[in-house]
Amino acid sequence: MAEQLIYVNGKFVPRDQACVSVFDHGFLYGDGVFEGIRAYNGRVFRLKDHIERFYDSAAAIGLDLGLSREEMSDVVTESCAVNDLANAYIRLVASRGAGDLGLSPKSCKKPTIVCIAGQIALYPQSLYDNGLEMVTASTTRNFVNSLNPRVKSLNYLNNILAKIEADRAGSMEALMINDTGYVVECTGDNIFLWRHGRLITPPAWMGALEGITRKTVLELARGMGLPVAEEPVSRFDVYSAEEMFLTGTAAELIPVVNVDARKIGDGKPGPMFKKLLEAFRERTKETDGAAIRGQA
Ligand code: PXG
Repeated sequence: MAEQLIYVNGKFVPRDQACVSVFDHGFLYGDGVFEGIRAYNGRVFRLKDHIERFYDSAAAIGLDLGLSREEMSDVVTESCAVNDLANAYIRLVASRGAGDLGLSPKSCKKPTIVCIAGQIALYPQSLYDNGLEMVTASTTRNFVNSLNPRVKSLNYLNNILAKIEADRAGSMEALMINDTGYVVECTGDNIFLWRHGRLITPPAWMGALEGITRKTVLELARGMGLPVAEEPVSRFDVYSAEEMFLTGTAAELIPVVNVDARKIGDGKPGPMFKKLLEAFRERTKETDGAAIRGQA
């Protein structure tokens, strides 16, 4: 296989030469934003939505990305093209750039832009067949007025601390609660419940990332005529739900069958999950995604 090429500040360089400065504020302070994107069958899935969220995150932290949205979209599709990838996992990263020691971003003259396109590490099929068991983390999700979870920032320590709790409990994910005690999302996935005939997900304003997979599932469910609500979710709602599943770019949709030692529904992946996963997989085959040169 040819060596992987990584986009770093305007150039594609071989993987072992893809470096950023130790003075980069992304490294020193986690000062930056990122996106996790997927390509299916030669097209980048919902690239426009990812680019929009990337620019919204950058705007929220006062970071000028220095490229137009079109140029940034080309960075993503070309990263797949130069690596001959039709199916890929893509990490687009922008940091404040190299500067002096000291928090002020004023010393950073230009942002660092990196794009890595590689293979996707798929989750084991057994998770989709049997569902996952998870726990509630004691670590509270970032307060919206401190660092809004809608910003997909390079500072993921809040999520990582909860992920450590999940690991210790032997689960792949942890449920996260906001400062008012409501369930908002997981460490790297959004959550959905099927409860009393409605599909429910916590609203982003309560402290959740507006996931692209979440948005897709909401659209698909509305298209099927299912009653859908973005409303506050408590652990009571979780424990008493008939079905639960998580959504994320890497996972797509994954069923949850047990939370904090309470069985969800009958403890097996349910029919709503199966129906929506199938609809989601069909959606990824549609040809409205951004075409990758030589792959679409
Ligand atoms: N919540 C959080 C906190 C996330 O980080 C999601 C929800 C789901 O959003 P999308 O847009 O993917 O449906 C995310 C996404 C990784 C990784 O490497 C994490 C995410 C995406 C891709 C890769 O752990 N998080």
